[in-house]
Amino acid sequence: MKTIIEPFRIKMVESIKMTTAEQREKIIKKAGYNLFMIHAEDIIIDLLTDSGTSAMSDIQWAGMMRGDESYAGARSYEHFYNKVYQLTNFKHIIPTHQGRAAERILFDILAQSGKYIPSNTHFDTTRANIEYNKAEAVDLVIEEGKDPQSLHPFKGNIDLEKLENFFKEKGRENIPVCMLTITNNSGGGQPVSMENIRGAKQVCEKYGIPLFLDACRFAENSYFIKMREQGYENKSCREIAKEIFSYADGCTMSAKKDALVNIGGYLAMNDDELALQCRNVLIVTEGFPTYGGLAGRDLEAIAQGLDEILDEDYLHYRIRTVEYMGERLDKMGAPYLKPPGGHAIYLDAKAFAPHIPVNQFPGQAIAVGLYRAGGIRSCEIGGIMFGKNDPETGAYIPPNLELVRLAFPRRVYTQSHFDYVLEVIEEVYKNRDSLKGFKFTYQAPLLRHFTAQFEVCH
Ligand code: PM9
Repeated sequence: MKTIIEPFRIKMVESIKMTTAEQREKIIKKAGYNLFMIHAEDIIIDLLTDSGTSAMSDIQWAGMMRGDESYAGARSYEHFYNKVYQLTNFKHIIPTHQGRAAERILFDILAQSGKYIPSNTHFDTTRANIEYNKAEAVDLVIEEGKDPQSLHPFKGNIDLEKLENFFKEKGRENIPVCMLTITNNSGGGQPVSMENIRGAKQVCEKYGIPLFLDACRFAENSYFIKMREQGYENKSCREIAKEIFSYADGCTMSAKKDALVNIGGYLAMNDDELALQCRNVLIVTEGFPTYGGLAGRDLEAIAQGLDEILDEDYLHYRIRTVEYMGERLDKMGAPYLKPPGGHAIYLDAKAFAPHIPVNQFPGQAIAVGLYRAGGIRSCEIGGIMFGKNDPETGAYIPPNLELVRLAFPRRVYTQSHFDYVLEVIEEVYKNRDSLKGFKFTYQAPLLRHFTAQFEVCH
């Protein structure tokens, strides 16, 4: 088989500033050992996130020049609406400045104290928006989804039995919506099968509870269904995506992922009354319903991005890149969450650095190690992001998984960049015994990982 090449040519470049290990040592210390606090120009390979970091195409940039910036009824809104509608079939499509704005509007209306919102696994912004409104966010992913070594092909699936029991236990009147995150980012970018989405819809329908998708990686999820689920091998990813959306009553979308743009999102649904309420909140907090939190040019870029993301040569290269990283990690023996997901590799921090206790954040130790060794920015998805303290005893409650995510911006890095990343991981893995844990010197009450400050544990 021939090498699967990047299915694009590079028309414009952005320089990468090289740094030395000594320079990086000073930089990371000054940043309080928080990689979010480092200037981007001090990063060699930035794998902090795949969100808003895509390279846009020539056609997207051309579309931006055609943006209609009229306050109301802009042509760009029509274009955007039509593309989203053709894909999702949702009647009401409300543009927002990014995914969490869609979440905030939805949960401002649906989430209150005493309400419960289940999901396979809520992403951190989704959870935060639910908890901010005093409702409870509950994760019901299948057991295999919690085991970093399980090779289940759809580890993002929600446990349908647990979901039904949860509906019975809490009562339909206390569950305003059920969410499904495709792919399951916090669980390792793992896909959800069509069978599971269909099953979730059936359970929701039985109890009269609407099903909403957190759809920001819908195209990657569709590609996995095509590759792994019987009966879908001959369907196009567009057909698969349309079927996925057909089972949902609405979705939140961060267009910064699978719409290949640097900013944008939307909230979509079929319920007229809910849409009316959402639009009223939108007008107060984001903007007029035909632009939401976006410029007309952003709506054009999203419309085009939604077409490009379903190009199967692109999706093949995209998923193969992550798989390639997994194969090379297997060769060096470095532990990661298996099978490789759609947008990222997640190093398994507990297995990578077993000498660091979970309350000293082994994931952070590895993330800092990767920066020191090669200027790579990754993201801890473990105790810092999801750990909690028991409200009564104050005891630390760690999450199931301690991961370090290396998320791959779309169409940005080439194979030699990825080979460099592998070399750096190998170096850190060989020297893993020298990694040290961290403790907080500052933490914010919500989403603490963004602004936390740390010191090294000795
Ligand atoms: N995800 C990510 O890096 C960006 C923010 S956290 C560093 O993975 C899901 C599944 C996401 C997500 C963002 C959002 C929020 C919702 N759901 O960032 O507000 O992965 O556009 O989207 C990030 P926005």
